[in-house]
Amino acid sequence: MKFNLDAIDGNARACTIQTAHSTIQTPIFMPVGTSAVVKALDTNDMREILDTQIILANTYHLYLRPGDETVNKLGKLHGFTKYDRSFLTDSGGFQAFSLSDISKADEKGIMFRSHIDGSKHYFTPSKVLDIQYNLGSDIMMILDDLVALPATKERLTLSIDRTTRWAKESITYHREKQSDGIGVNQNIFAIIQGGIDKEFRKISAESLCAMDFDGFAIGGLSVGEENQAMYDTVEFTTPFMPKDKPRYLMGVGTPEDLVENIERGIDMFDCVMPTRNARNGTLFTTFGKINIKSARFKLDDTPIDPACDCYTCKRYSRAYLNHLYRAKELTYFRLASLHNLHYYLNLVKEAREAILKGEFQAFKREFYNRRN
Ligand code: PRF
Ligand code: ZN
Repeated sequence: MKFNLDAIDGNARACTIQTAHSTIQTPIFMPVGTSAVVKALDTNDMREILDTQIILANTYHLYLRPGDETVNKLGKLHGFTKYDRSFLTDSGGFQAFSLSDISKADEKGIMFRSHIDGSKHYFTPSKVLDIQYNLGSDIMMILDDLVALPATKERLTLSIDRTTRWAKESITYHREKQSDGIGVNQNIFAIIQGGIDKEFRKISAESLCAMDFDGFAIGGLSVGEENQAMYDTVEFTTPFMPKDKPRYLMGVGTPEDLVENIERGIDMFDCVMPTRNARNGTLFTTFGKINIKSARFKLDDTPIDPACDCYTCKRYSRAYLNHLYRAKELTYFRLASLHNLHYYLNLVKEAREAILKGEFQAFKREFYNRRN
């Protein structure tokens, strides 16, 4: 993958990442397409309506269903979904940790039970890469060891040691595979852990960033800690990350979280928030969130956000969406998801334009001023 640092404004960065399938301009938000689909939308919506350059999918889900061998036979993720731009796949560690009733990490990997049929499976660093070779994602995440916060110092030490050991195993395995012609166009990112402890974050960042990964993620945040603790941890961690490689904050966050963490030097984000909130009636606007099911929208003939030029806002009213939501019409999910994703994608696009002009602080002030 080719990486270019286009501009820096304070610690905020605008970069260009070129994968085998698309050109990604950062800061970027990656819509979550867990099972190789962004819920309620299709590939044409993503490509032609939202113009997304990269989607996130999950190793855990695709391995369990329909199976990575099946996806491989059908032309890997790009052939199977007909989305011809980039995919990033998470490694499965986090999903095994958060979705499975039982998951247990040991020195070699993670044992878990499928949330679909209760069957038992074991993920190791090389196993999750093999799955991701079958999926053909442009960016593969390595297996990491997660801990629920708050955690003891002993558990955090074990987590970062294990994550570092698994990272060594992963990068060695991947470079070997590449020399055999497997995963040649696939990039590999490591994941920094360490909770909200500065000493642990430093150790984890320094040991991982010394290895030859294509990019680095900050994991283990947005798992119940205070917002400010997340911001402080990111601010403390980014100086240990290389300037000439992408930085990805996993599973974050609200619009405010994006703005705050872009300011602290993050390039890439993913989160279920825009799509999940859309489905339960919470819509994002430049002046804050609204709940479309509210009775006050019943006769409101204006769009969700008059400042929005998304597919939905250009055509339909709050009253119509309020009706579709209450009638449980399936079209509601698509129209609401298109709007919320457009809001997120537009937010990071405006942040990028501000960084390129050296006006990020003014952008941030304006972002907060418009909300009340
Ligand atoms: N590790 C992995 N995936 C993740 C996370 C992590 O720490 C998070 C944490 N917010 C979201 N997704 N592998
Ligand atoms: Zn809109």
